[in-house]
Amino acid sequence: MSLTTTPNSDRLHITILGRVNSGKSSLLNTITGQQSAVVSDTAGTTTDVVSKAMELRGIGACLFVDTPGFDDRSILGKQRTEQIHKALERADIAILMCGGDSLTGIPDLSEERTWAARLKEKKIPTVFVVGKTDVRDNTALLVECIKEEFSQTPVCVSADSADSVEHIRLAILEALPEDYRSGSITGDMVRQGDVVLLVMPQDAQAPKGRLILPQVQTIRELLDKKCIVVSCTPDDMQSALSALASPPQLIITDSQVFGRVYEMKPEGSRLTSFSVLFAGYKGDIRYFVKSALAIDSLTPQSRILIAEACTHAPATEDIGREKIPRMLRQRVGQSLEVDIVSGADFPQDLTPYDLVIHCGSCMFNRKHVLGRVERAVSQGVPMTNYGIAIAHLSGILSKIEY
Ligand SMILES: Nc1nc2c(ncn2[C@@H]2O[C@H](COP(=O)(O)OP(=O)(O)O)[C@@H](O)[C@H]2O)c(=O)[nH]1
Ligand SMILES: [Mg+2]
Repeated sequence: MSLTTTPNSDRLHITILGRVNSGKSSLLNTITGQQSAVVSDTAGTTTDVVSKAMELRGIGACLFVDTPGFDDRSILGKQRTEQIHKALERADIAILMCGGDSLTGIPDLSEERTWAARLKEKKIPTVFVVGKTDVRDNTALLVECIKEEFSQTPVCVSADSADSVEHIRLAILEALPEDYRSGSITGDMVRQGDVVLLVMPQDAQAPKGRLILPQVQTIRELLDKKCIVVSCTPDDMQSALSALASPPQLIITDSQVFGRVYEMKPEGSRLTSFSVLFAGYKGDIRYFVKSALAIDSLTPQSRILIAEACTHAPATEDIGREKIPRMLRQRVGQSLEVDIVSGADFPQDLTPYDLVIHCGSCMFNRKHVLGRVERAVSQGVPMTNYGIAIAHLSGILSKIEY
């Protein structure tokens, strides 16, 4: 990924579902104007989830995700369903291709019914689509059946028509959730003209030659909001403050040096951390803060789950694998049990755990993180994230702006 492109985690995820040969991959290719997905009339051509990033006018950065047919018998049933469910965990919008490839006669919507119900249950706005209208004899009937069955008017498309893309675009715009795009990292914490000091350690864990994504995104947003952004490392914080005519309105730092920065903070400046900002941007900050208090009631017999989004090779002083477990054990006792999972391995059943601590999720989209939070909430398991947990363990949670 280059720094000039929108990261996938910030794109609207649009997932295409339907039976084998319903035209899913062709639709993806038509929309993106590229041969991104292999199209063929051999059932089960799409056995893996293929995704394609693009910009859609009026919508912005999107990621289209193609899936294997939900009736695909060429992949093991369980594996297929799992792949589709995984794709849905991050879906902001679904495109449901209806009617399969029976182009004549009375349409069968049995499988579509099942998946439409699942999408509804997952609260994923769904655009119903009828494909292959150039060769289909039963288009009108299929449209009527879909209206009857799902109370929605489907979009009719064919792979060779440029109009199809425009119709799909309008339908996606209409299906967009109310709050889409209201997302902001710094929210109402800053106003135009505010001076914001970023105190960013560039230690052994920092990638060589660049800043990490949350820092880059925060800087960009502050510049867009016409703030004056000043940055320094913790060692130079005093000098940076002296170079300013008045204290900055806001200081943003890394949770790892939060205590140190708090000590140096001028009275008039508010203080927050990148991970706290991203907890709000990517997750449910209120649940995270509330859940961090569960740390206070941990016992030496408690069990913790640490979940990281990345599957990167652990660094020498890894926050999730080493620092947090060490801080917790120092407080609670050495026998505290800590399980670590990464990537897509997030357990369905969280009830064996007294607390879940998730990473900052810079590689996940908001939808994905909120899905995990919802699972924790519904199972009554507290869930927080690295930044909030460290803030609480260092006794500074109450001093942070969020
Ligand atoms: N005539 C026509 N054929 C289509 C259309 N969309 C897909 N097809 C054909 O239907 C077959 C299956 O398409 P594909 O996109 O691979 O379906 P998928 O299995 O749902 O991904 C291929 O032979 C495509 O060329 C369309 O709009 N019109
Ligand atoms: Mg396909």
